[in-house]
Amino acid sequence: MTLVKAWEIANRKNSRIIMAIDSVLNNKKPETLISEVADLIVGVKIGLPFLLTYGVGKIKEIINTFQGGIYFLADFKLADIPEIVLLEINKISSLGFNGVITHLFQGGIPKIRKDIMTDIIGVVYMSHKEAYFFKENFKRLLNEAIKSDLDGVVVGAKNKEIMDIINKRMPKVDILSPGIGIQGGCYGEALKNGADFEIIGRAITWSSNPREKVFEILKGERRWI
Ligand code: 3DU
Repeated sequence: MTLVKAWEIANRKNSRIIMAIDSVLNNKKPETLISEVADLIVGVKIGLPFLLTYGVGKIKEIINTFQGGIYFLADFKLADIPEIVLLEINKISSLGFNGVITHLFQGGIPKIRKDIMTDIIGVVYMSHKEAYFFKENFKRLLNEAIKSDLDGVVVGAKNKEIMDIINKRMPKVDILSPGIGIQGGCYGEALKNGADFEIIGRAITWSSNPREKVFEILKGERRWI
């Protein structure tokens, strides 16, 4: 499948931005940051730094406030035994998240797949230069991704060859791409390389003018939409 809700928002806003909120400049409230760009972004990706800074209550509050207009993606890169991953996913989806990112290398996602009701996104290729385990094991992770009947996969923005393979082997699965902005990729580069959504964090959250930054990103993206 694809990320159906994310596409509905993406088409409406002519955007492919999923904003990763790991840290926010000058202690600005996260809900203030989101409202500044809410009409321009598809989704918000929330992970451990956010959870540990603001807590579960704040996450619930934010999801309730922006639900409908924003796709909420939980990025805890789950990697436990399948029974525990399923418990984790159930807890996460009860907070209102639309999608969940999981690792695949631990195995077992195919076994729990039918019990997962949120979108499920697997990590197959990371963007940092030390990610040699992913590079060396890509074929195995790809097979695991295919068996896991995923809705999306995470692949770094510059990995065009990998995206080509994924788009060929899993044509209905969306590619979500980080590695843009602070990590070096240009805005729109991942879309040009075959991705469906761009995950962009600090370029926006550390900007003194996030809305202007998002417009700059959209300009780059819209060449490829
Ligand atoms: O570098 P940024 O600040 O734009 O943030 C990128 C986000 O994408 C960040 O939340 C990080 O956890 C995530 N990421 C991946 O999921 C996989 C990668 O290979 C690289 C970054």
